[in-house]
Amino acid sequence: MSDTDGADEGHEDIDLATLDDTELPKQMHDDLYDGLADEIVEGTTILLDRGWSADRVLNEALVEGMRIVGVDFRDGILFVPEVLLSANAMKAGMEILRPILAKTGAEPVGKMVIGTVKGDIHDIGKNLVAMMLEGAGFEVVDLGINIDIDAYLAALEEHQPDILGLSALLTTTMPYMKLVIDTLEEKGLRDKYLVLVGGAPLNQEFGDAIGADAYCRDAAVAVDTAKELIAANRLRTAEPPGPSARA
Ligand code: B1M
Repeated sequence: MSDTDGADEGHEDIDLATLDDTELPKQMHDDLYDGLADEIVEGTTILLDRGWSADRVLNEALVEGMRIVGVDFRDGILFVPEVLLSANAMKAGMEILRPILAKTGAEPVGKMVIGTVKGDIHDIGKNLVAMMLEGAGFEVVDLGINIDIDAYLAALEEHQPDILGLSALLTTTMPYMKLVIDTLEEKGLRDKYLVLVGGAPLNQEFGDAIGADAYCRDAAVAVDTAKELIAANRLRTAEPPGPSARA
């Protein structure tokens, strides 16, 4: 087989359905590593059929598998083409989970515009955040990747969300988040929107330093934070005027 013969090279045929609940997620980590999208779809479906929650499949089978990919990418064992295959396999699994995570008939609890900042094409984490927010009842406008300031501003103007979500996975693109926030400030728009930031290289200190309303470590934290901040905002705007005005 040539080097380009695809991700199936070296993969023995394993009947995923015969693996138990401990072995199957481990096999899925391997399949994710090898970029085997069909196997990831199959494994995801089997786990759901066994009664696993979508959250559990996501975290224990997919996100953990991608973490392992990330370690070997960092250490120069995996390279971009291989990691792209892993990313595609991850997305194939996420597509199965999307309708389950996004199932909600309720009125939107809030609206978020989200995008990965300019210069950055990583979108798996951002997609996950968008999915989980939809699942929690938010309306989400996903701008995609490599989003520049003008595109963020246009989307804010068009969609009038409660929240702007910024994602960055590279240390080189993190500073762009500050540019976006500074531009909102300069244009007198900063107080109109809550700004949440996230991405693997960020931390609380960075979120504070660039003037974000919150740094979110993961998608679950993003959901909780979005709910809390919107509730606090609504309470603030619903509060009666101060004592002098009431007298
Ligand atoms: Co890239 N990459 N990559 N990559 N890649 C990282 C980020 C890296 C850490 C790998 C490594 O060295 N270990 C490293 C960055 C190092 C650094 O900056 N210090 C890196 C590099 C160097 C690069 C390139 C420069 C490689 C090259 O070309 N030589 C290049 C850059 C391209 C570019 O963006 N301009 C590149 C390319 C790629 C691929 C295209 C191959 C692929 C992306 C495919 C895709 O996204 N469609 C890729 C991948 C897959 C990764 C890793 C392996 C996995 C990222 C991922 O999807 N994680 C990553 C290693 C790692 O992070 N461990 C790596 C799973 C995802 C669920 O987690 O994205 O962290 P995460 O999202 C979480 C939280 O961070 C948070 O919630 C999410 C869900 O819980 N969160 C938010 C994220 N965004 C949020 C927004 C919010 C809130 C929370 O808003 C409210």
